Amino acid sequence: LPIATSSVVPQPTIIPVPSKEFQSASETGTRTLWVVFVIMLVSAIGFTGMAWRVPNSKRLYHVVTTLIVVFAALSYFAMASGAGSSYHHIRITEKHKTVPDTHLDIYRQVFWARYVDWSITTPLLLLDLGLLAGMNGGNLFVTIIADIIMVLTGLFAAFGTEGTSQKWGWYTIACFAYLVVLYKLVVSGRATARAKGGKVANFYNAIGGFTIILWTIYPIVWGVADGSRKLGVDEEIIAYAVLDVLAKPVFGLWLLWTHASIPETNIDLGGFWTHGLSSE
Ligand code: RET
Repeated sequence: LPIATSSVVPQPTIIPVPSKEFQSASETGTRTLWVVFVIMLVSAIGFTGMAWRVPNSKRLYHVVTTLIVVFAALSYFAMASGAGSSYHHIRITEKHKTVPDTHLDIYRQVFWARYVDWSITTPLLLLDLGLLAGMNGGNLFVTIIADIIMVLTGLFAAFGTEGTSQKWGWYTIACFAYLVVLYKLVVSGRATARAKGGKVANFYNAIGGFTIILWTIYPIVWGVADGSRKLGVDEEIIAYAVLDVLAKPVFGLWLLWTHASIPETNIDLGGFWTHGLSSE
């Protein structure tokens, strides 16, 4: 008897195949990162040049502001060259009544280098603002520590496991820390800036207001990008790129230019900046 070779009855697949999805930067995202790297590098060179035109006693803001864009350039180099990120695994489980649960495994590129950058540059930005406002050491210290807590807990949120309290729990804690920063800038900073006179107060209110508006957009971008993944990786890169350029080079240029034209913004660190501490 001829044996039918096609006697193998095809079996219906009843076990759902887990699906995977990679979300990472495309050509557009990578190019954006390189462009911002160049902007930060050019700003660092430009701010250094501006520092050389003034005596050391007037260079405090220049040094702080230059370091801000130097750190940003380093972080953007790390991200653009393909390092400075890792893939965060997010498992989305769909429950079914009759068939086994299905999973969607998302691997999203998360740039941790941003948080390294922010943990150094946002304290430096606050140092610029605090010095300008003439904030006292105690307030400045608390502002900067709250800011560091904000960035580090933001990093934990970014790598928090989906479906647990980790992600949005850390995010909420970060937002509280940010509220401390806002409070210090708006209440303590404005009060001491007012005491320094009209010119300093007006300038502090303008550049401080600019800062608060910009900084508040970061947690919003985080929420729609890292948080709920409504924004893709490229869109996230572009959103942060625009914010970073405004918050660092544009902020810096505005500060240094205005500092040059308003002598009341000069900072006297009691001779420490120019001569160091003297012994008794
Ligand atoms: C995170 C997420 C958690 C909640 C909050 C955040 C705030 C981030 C801010 C970042 C500012 C960055 C700047 C960079 C300079 O270029 C960490 C996004 C509140 C305010 C100014």
